[in-house]
Order: sequence, then C-alpha cells, then structure tokens
Amino acid sequence: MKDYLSPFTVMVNLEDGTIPKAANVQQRRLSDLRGLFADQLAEASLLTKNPVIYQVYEVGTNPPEEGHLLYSTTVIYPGKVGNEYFMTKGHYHAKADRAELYYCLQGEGYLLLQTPEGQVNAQHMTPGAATYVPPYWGHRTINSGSNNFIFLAVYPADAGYDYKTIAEKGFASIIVGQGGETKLIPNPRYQVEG
Ligand code: M6P
Ligand code: ZN
Repeated sequence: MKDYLSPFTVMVNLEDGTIPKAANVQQRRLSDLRGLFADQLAEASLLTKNPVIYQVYEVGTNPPEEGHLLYSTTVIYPGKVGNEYFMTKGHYHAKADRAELYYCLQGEGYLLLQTPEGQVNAQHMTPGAATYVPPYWGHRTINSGSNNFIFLAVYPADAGYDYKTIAEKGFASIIVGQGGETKLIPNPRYQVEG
C-alpha cells in the first residue's frame, strides 16, 4: 500500500513571525554575509559588533523530494550597513527552474529579483503582499523599514540553494536609504562576467 504522508498544521506566531515548532532555525549574523554589502568599510566596522541580521524558521518535516513543498518564515531585523539596508544572503535555486511564493506578514521591504543575465526587478512588500518568484530568478529580501520585516515563503522541497553565484557576482542593484528616501541604485561591486 502507498505510504501517505499525514497532513499536518504548524502555527506561525503572527506577533513575532516565529514558528515555535520549526524543525530548523537558522540565525544569520553579519559575519555570515561577509562581502555582500556594497560599503566594505562600513561592513568591516560593524563586524566588531556582528549583529544578527535575520532568522529563518523552517518547517522541515517534508522530504526534500519533487512534489513536496517546504515553507519558512524569515524575520529580518531593521538596520543598515553604511546606507544599505539589512538583507538576506540571496540565492538562486540549485534546481533553477523551481519557483517560490512570498507572503508578507509584518513590516515593509523589498523582494529583489535578478535573472542570470543581470536583469533586476524589485517588488515592494507590505503585509498582505503575495509575491511570486518565477523560475530562474535569483532572489533576496531587504528590510527597508524601521521595524522587523517578516514574511512566509513556500518553495518546492527539491529547489535547493545556489549561494555561490550571488557571493561571486552580487546583485546588479542594491537598495539604500539616503536622506529619508529609499532608492534602488546600481551596485558598484557587481561583477558582470567571470
Ligand atoms: C526565505 C526562503 C528560504 C530562505 C530564506 C533566507 O524564507 O527563500 O528558502 O532560506 O528566505 O534567504 P537566504 O537563504 O537567501 O539566506
Ligand atoms: Zn528561494
């Protein structure tokens, strides 16, 4: 007889974005994002404090196999490195044709997307925004507000992570706060090829 996985429910705490029964909790400090911020002097100076940039609570009960989904909440704390807002590392999917859905629960920020050729797209997210990451787009989230930016993400269990491309080339654009305004500007450290 077929071995069916039993349906289940996991609660997301809507106050703080945590998933108390998460199988996987990942905390990322600035040292885990070393080299990703445009202002390397500001990054080096803040590394002495090494603040927590974000936490991910993943419901990991599903096997990482085609057909299953995984889901997680991410809480990005407010802050900046130089004038660039706190953000996630960002990744392409190891299986690049796998899509993803983001749903904003609290705060405000951007989902920054990029094709392998360097075409960039920024989606503003506020509570209630359901933003689709189509296949092949690399993605990173950025907290452009002054409170926690919290969202739920749902993705194919076999999507996997390619962090290397972003670590080597970066994103073509960055999101900064300058003079009370949030701006999408070219990334001075973006590596076009090689
Ligand atoms: C979302 C999902 C997760 C991802 C997390 C943090 O919750 O996309 O798969 O792990 O954001 O992003 P990153 O893995 O780029 O640090
Ligand atoms: Zn993803």
